[in-house]
Amino acid sequence: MRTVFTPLHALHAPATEFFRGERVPCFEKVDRARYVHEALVARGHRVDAPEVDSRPVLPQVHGERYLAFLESAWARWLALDPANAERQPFPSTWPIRTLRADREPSEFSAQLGVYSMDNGTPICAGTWDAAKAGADAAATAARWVSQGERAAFVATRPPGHHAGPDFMGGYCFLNNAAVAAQALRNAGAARVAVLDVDYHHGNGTQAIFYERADVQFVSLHGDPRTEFPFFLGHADEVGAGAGQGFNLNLPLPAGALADAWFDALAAGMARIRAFGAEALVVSLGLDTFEHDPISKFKLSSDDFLRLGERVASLDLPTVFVLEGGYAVEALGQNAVNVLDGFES
Ligand code: SP5
Ligand code: ZN
Repeated sequence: MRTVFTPLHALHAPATEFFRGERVPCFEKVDRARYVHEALVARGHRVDAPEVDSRPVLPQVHGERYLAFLESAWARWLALDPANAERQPFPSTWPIRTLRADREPSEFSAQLGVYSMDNGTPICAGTWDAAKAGADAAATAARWVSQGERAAFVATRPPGHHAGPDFMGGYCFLNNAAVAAQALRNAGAARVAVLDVDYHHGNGTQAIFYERADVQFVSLHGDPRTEFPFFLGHADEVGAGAGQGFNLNLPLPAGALADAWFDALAAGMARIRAFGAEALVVSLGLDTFEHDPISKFKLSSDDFLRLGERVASLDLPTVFVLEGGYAVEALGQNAVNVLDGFES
C-alpha cells in the first residue's frame, strides 16, 4: 500500500502529561511513529513524504481563530517568560456552564482553556509544525486515493480524532481524518464515510461533521460512561439538522472481546454501505489491542488482519489515518497487519 510518513512528527515531543494527579511520561510518544515506519519498510510498503499543503482544507474543518491560536501558542507561551522554554503549558480554567467562551480573553493561559477540552494534551515547541505536517500527510493520501490509488495509509502523529472545530484534546491538535475526508469531498467524492475504530470515541470528528449530510461518521469505542472522552459518544447522538441520521455511535463496554467488537463493526459497515459512500476514511486507532496500557478492549494482533480484510470488503477508495495505540513495541506490527489484511 502507498503510505505517507514524515520525520517532522518528532518535532512534537512533549515530556509529560498529567495522570492521576501526577506528571507521567507521555503515552503518545515519538517512538510510536518510528515503530510504524520501521514495520512499513520491513514489510515492503512504499513510503513517501507529504506532497500536498493542507492549508486550504484546514479552515474547512477548523475555525480560523483556533488555527491562529495553535500556530502561535508556543511563541506566546515563551513571551510570558523565557524560562517557559523548559516548561509545558497546560490549561487550568475552562469556560464551562454559565461561563462565556464567546468573549475570547486576551490572556494566553485563559485562551488555552477556551481552546482545550482537557489538560492531557501538552504543547511543545514543535507541536504546530508536527501537527501541520500530519495534516499535510492526510491531504496527500486523500489526493492519491482521489487520483485512483485503491488505498493509502497516513503514518502520522500526533493523532487527530479528538480535535474538534475549535479545540484540541486527547493528544490531538489538527483532525487529520477530517482533513482527509474533506479533501476527498473537495476532489469530487459526493459522500464520504469516516469509520473510527480507535478505542476512544472520535468526538472531534463527530463534532466537525455533525450537521453535515455529505460526511457520515461511524464509531466503535469504549462506552463514554466509563471511558475517555466521557462527554460524547453515546448511541443517541445521531446527527443534527441536515446531518440527522448520518452519525452512528456503537459504544461497547470496557472489557469487550473481539467477537462483540467484530459484530459492532459489521453493523457499522452495513450503515456505510446503505449511505452509499464513494470514499472511506478509517480513523485507525490501535489502542483496541489487548495489551494497550490505557484501554480495555481485547483485540489480538491477528484480529487486526481480520479488520483489514473486513474493511476491504466495503470495496471503497480508502484512506487509513493512524490515531491512538500506546503498546508502542507492537504498534508497527498491528498497524501493518491492518494494511496487509486489506490487501490480502
Ligand atoms: C488519540 C487517543 O487515543 N487519545 C486518547 C487520549 C486519552 N487521554 C486520557 C488518558 C487517561 C488515561 N487513563 C488510563 C487509565 C489506565 N489505567
Ligand atoms: Zn484512542
